[in-house]
Amino acid sequence: MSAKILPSEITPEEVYLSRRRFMRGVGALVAGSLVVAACGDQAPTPAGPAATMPGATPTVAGPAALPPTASPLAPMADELGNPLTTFEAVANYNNFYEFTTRKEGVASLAQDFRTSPWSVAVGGLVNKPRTYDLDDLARFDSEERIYRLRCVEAWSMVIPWNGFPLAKLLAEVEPTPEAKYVRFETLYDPEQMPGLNGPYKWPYVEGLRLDEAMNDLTLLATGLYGKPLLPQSGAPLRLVAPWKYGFKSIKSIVRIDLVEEMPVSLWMAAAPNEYGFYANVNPDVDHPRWSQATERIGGTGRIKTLFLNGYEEEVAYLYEGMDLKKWF
Ligand SMILES: Nc1nc2c(c(=O)[nH]1)N[C@H]1C(S)=C(S)[C@@H](COP(=O)(O)O)O[C@H]1N2
Ligand SMILES: [Mo]
Repeated sequence: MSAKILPSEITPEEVYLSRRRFMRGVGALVAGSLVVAACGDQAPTPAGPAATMPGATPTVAGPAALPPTASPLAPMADELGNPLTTFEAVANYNNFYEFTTRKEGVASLAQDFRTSPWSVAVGGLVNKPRTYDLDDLARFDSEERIYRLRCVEAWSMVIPWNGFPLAKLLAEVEPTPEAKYVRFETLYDPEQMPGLNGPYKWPYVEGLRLDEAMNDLTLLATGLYGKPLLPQSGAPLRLVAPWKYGFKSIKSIVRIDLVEEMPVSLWMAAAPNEYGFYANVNPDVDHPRWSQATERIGGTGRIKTLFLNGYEEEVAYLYEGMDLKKWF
């Protein structure tokens, strides 16, 4: 009989289970090693106080607060060693302008948002247009992906998403040869969304080039931290394109169209001198009103921003020959 203490005996069950789940996503790189911040001036965080965004409720026993001696399991971090941002912070510090421009106010204003029934119409330049309901979406095998989410406002989070590659959905509808871009649209419902006013041209629209959309990193997320998405995170279905500024990751999608012309996003229409179509994370291209060289991560430390948000290996081929200083 082994005298060893099982991790499950000293770790709250829920935390333990989620550690097991996300290890698969973290991969061998950090397995068994301490989390050490990979870049910038962020202090090494072997045990790390729970990362908490400003205004979010601090957690008592968030996963990131586990001592390194708790188990031989991998620390909960991305592949660069940045600790996961706590669920509480992810759920209480949001950008979702359809509800409010106050990041700490989205969660409560969106709490009764109806995310079921829901349908997503996929059409445009495709051979097999189709409307997906929630059961249809649930047929796609769910994967776990730990991604950095880098807002153009220079804050970021590390989020364990659940979802499936957009490429799998696109393969089902069969884009025609004329299709060059994918256009996404968020629900527009003034009865449920108190923020639908201001200088913006609703609904929220975003777009990707078709080859960007087909890249394996591009996720349609249905959950995070192993739970279904909450309304404030873009339930029931949101895009995640982690090498681009966060505003590209459109929430609560109701339409996906394959189109020939580059879509005009809400942000391009609102401030064309500040927001472009590509919006690739680039520390060398400052926002007209602030630097993009660094970012505040998880509400704690400040780190250097990485070109293509650290996903250069996966996506740099998409931009060969393009002037990325121009295509902010
Ligand atoms: N429909 C819609 N999608 C949206 C936004 C929004 O206001 N409306 N905000 C974007 C911005 S600016 C960011 S940084 C991310 C924030 O995602 P999070 O709240 O899940 O962190 O959502 C993006 N998706
Ligand atoms: Mo953002």
